Amino acid sequence: MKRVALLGMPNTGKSTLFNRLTGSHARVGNWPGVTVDLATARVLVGAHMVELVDLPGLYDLHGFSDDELVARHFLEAAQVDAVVVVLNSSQVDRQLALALQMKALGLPALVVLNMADEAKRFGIEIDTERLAHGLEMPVAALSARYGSGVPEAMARLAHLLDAAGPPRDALVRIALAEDHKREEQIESLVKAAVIVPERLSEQASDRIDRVVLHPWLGLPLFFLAMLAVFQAVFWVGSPLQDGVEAAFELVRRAALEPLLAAAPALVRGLLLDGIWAGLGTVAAFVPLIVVFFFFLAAVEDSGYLSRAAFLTDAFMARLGLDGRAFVMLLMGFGCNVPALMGTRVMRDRPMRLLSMLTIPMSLCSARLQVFVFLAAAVFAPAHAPWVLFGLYVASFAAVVVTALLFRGRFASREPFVIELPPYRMPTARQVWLRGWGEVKHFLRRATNFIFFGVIAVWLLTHLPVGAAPAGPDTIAGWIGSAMQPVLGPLGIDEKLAVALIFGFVAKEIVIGAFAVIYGLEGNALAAEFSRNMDWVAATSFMLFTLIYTPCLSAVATLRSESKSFGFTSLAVAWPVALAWVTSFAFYQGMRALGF
Ligand SMILES: Nc1nc2c(ncn2[C@@H]2O[C@H](COP(=O)(O)OP(=O)(O)OP(=O)(O)O)[C@@H](O)[C@H]2O)c(=O)[nH]1
Ligand SMILES: [Mg+2]
Repeated sequence: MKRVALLGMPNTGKSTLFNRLTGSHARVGNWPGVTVDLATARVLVGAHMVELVDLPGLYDLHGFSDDELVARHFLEAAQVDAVVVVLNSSQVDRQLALALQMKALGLPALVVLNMADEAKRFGIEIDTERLAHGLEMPVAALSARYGSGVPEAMARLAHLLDAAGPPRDALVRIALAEDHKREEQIESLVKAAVIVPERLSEQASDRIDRVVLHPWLGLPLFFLAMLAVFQAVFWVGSPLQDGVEAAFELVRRAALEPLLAAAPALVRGLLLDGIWAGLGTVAAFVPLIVVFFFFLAAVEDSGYLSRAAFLTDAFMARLGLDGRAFVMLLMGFGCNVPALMGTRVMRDRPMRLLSMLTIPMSLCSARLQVFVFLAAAVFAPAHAPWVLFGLYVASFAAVVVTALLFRGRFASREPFVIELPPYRMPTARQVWLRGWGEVKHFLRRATNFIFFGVIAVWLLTHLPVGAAPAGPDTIAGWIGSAMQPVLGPLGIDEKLAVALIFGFVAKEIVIGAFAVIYGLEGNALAAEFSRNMDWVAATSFMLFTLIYTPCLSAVATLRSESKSFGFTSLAVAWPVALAWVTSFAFYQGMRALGF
């Protein structure tokens, strides 16, 4: 088997091409630094079975951010038969250096001029024959996104592989490959083969940016856009949510209850009130999360995230962070884990750590479920959306407080230049691939954690045998009372305390645990909450859930990304402390005010 690596600057469409060729679901997004890890897949190129490797983008071969190092270490350690250098056709002048470096290393390389569709729209013409001749390397123009030119490029790659010798260590001699005359060489190549229109006509992107990046309008517009996205998520997701709830109820009534009528009470309890009620309560939120990820995918593919980084850069700099950290916080709204990994694009370790300390505060989709449930149960329908909005604000406030407190310890000042890619209309295919990938991931996590979590909660709330379910004599009851000195002052009672403990493993378990602990599901569970919990206690519980320790996967990611036990401990202990203080201040303050 041959091995071929996809190499190029960030945001040139390597992962898009990788997906197109291999049918994979690698993550694609319209901002630099989407891929931060290796992805591999097999594909037949001509007569060769090829292992294709998608690398993180590199600005050049001497880059030293953690994602660039991933690419470089791969090239240093692995043997490759050929590389495909992916360039953005609209920026050939800036990107040819990488191709020339490959050539200097003597590696068989195919130069791919991607985004041919965009270049054409901009009026840029490239004579690929002439460029190939000048470079003495095969060149193919294509559009990874729409597929044109891909078969021809593959034919060229097959040809290259036919002629290639044995695989080689790619970059052993990387330091020797510097060439001072490269700039001149690029200039003459571009002059000979690329025709750029005298003045690039003003593109739609520029027109949009004049409004979107407006000094005063930019930020308010951004917040409006975010608000609109969240409104839309609920507008589309809520009816679906009711549908799933009804379906679970129907199956229970029509099939499971009659089927289990003869089973022993304990078994029936575990299956119906434990597993089925737990899974059903969580499943009701799946449509919401699905819609959420589809919207997130569309926003990510449009290029607006880079604008968000640009708009917030000045503000984030005051926190000791930069615009990229803001984008990661937004990504954290989906799931904290990829957002934590995404910080690899930061070269500066202190800033990267500070950013990783703040990301777990961003309100991820798993926590969103808990809040949607509680807000709907305890607050009036008209108020619930504002409660959710308030929690997003609280999430951001926790980020700000954390950054301000720790920026001295993780001080850095790395100059940051954000590149603004053109806006791209999200394609259905892309949004589907990305959205579906996220949804699958979410479901896998949810079902694993929830299935076992729900069983564990059921056992804790029903053992020892003979104790009243979820009563003070069960194991859960003991744990709950043991926690009371700490959680009582926050208005969190014994039962809620048990749910919080499971929330440490994964926030998805929390509402499944509610269902099991109270022995109720759906509307009945919500009604129970609205009877037993006032808005102050509910808000205190939500604030605690929002801020306290991220889930186990996030902790594992913090550990593996920081490679520091001390930092991981800080990243676990600090949020717990902040959560306690916040909830305590809120709960006691409100009670003191007479609420
Ligand atoms: N118009 C157009 N857009 C493309 C094409 N190929 C990729 N894109 C878009 O370019 C953006 C970047 O694509 P990715 O595949 O994530 O780029 P990448 O090179 O893997 O980026 P990093 O992982 O950050 O290095 C996405 O918005 C794609 O939809 C193309 O042929 N034409
Ligand atoms: Mg990529």
